[in-house]
Amino acid sequence: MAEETPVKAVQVKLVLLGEAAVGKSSLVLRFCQGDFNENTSPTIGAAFLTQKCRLENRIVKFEIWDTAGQERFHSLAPMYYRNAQAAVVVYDITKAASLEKAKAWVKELQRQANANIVIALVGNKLDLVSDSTSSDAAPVPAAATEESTETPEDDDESSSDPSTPPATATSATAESDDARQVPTAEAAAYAKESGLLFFEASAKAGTNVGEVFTEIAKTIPFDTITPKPATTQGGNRRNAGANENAGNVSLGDGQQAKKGGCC
Ligand SMILES: Nc1nc2c(ncn2[C@@H]2O[C@H](COP(=O)(O)OP(=O)(O)OP(=O)(O)O)[C@@H](O)[C@H]2O)c(=O)[nH]1
Ligand SMILES: [Mg+2]
Repeated sequence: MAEETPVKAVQVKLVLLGEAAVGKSSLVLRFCQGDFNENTSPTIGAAFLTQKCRLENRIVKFEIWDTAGQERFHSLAPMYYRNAQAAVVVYDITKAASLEKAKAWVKELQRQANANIVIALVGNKLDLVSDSTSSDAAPVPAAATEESTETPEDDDESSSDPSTPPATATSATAESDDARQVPTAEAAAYAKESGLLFFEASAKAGTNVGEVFTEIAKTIPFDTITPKPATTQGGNRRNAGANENAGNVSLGDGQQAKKGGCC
């Protein structure tokens, strides 16, 4: 087997934003640790995690700021999205108001964050609707990305977590389509007109979680980012802002022990 060619690790600061309880921390937990917890605590301040994502020609090391969605923490957000190269703005597909909040975050990012920030709009809790097939396999790349209908085959062993059952397998709890308050087409159209990547996902089932980060990694304009030596792996820092652990995301160093993300 050929040795892997040394590739440069590029650090990417990524921030998660969105209304409280839409599943930001759960998406991060799924991505970083391949895990899901039904009983999370609301994030206080923000939590910090890292996870690597391997692309064909480089390794992207995401430095992830998982912010608190509660309104009282809103004023802290600029601290976390400042200088971010990527943002994941999350809403809950079973809660229409959360899309409105997501739109407000997008607007704020477009006004105040990096001009070339890559923003992904993610509708979470896909497992709660029975029509989850609409985006089970298909990230709906509304993005500013060009050809975009490619299926992420190369990275797929990571793209869905090992524990990922088919979306339909997650007992949609007989809630059927009634649980869905945000039609896929509506969110996709908004994402397209705003130049965002767009996915529906489920942190619980693992659906499309890896894809979100992989697609972001592919979309970042790396020419504008200073490469870091590949040896900077060591520990994951855990210098979260107001509260380092926030109780809902383990920042322990087993982040790559479980294959939750791209790598
Ligand atoms: N069914 C389902 N529940 C989910 C999913 N993602 C998160 N949840 C649940 O939603 C609740 C809130 O999840 P969190 O990840 O804490 O939400 P958050 O956006 O981080 O919330 P804040 O930290 O308060 O901003 C928890 O009970 C999770 O178990 C999902 O994909 N499907
Ligand atoms: Mg949280």
